[in-house]
Amino acid sequence: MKMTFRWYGSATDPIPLKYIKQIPGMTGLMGLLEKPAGVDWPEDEFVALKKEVNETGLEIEVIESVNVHEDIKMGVPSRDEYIANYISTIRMLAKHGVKVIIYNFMPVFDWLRTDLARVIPEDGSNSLYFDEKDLGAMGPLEIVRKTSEGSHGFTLPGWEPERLALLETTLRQYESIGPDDLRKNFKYFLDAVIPVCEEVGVRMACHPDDPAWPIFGLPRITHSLEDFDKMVHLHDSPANTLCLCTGSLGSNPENDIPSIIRHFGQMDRIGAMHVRNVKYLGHHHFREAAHLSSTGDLDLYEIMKAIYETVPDTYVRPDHGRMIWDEQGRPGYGLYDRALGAAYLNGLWEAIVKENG
Ligand code: DNO
Repeated sequence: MKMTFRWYGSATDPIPLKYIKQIPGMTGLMGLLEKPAGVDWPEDEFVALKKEVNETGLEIEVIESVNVHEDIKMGVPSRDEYIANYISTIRMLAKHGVKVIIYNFMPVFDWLRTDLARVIPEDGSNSLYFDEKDLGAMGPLEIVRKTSEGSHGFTLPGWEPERLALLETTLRQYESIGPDDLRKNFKYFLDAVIPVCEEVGVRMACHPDDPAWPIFGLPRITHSLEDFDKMVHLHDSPANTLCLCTGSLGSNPENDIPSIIRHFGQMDRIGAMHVRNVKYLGHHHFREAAHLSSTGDLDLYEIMKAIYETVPDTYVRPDHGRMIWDEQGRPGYGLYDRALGAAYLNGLWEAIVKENG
């Protein structure tokens, strides 16, 4: 298991790289360049990022995310140009040692919450929160406004302004696209990129829908074991994998996370893991919890055991943390609670390794 940390680059991430390096057991980053979906990433910028990261003693073998342009998801003719850019980015990243590229195939929205800083009454910390009842009352444009207001001026992953500017038009275009059409477009994309990944030694890792059900009537095709079974067979290759996010899939209590990990782990189709906990508050209603099992509804010990048993060499990152100790930062991506999460997951891991040693 390689413990990693998501970092947004020194221009916009208030967390210094050396703080990340100081978290015990931290091996590297799930890093990114903040680029709009569809562009060919400039090599010099990635080389500079890699140099900075390596000089701190960290690796950058996982990139999150190279976002998929909406035209690819909608299957319109301009997709070929964006796919060509994607392929060129894959080749460039592989040349500089990247092994896994995380992405998602969610129409319009990446992850979605109705509150980015809901106070947790028990201890006064706050975390990301979702209640479908609030969503119904707000509608897509309102939720976008609220999310950008709550982001404290940080760009949020998947909520890039240029993408959101087109929101109304995009939502209308999706009215005629159903889940099977979206899956067909997904296959077209995978058929183009996966052979390149095989050639250059990179694995694509698809992040699940978050939350794990359809929203605003948009088609969503990656939120259950069955969905991902279809997805891995769209283009059958060891390079076509999942980024198995316990919190996203786990937002639906019907998803049994340890058995989903074992299922895809045994097939060698897990490229990376996001590990976090969720507290259920009702139907389609949850908040993000600390990583410790007893603070939420997922069993993190079972999750780490499933990883140990089936994909012991995978990349893991402590996913979203709460905001604690008055930290101000990008919602979900502060330093303190994610560092506590990494320490806890490392502790579970050490115990599992020794139990099985
Ligand atoms: C949210 C993240 C997602 C994820 C992307 C991958 O905080 O987990 O934004 O990185 O969906 O493309």
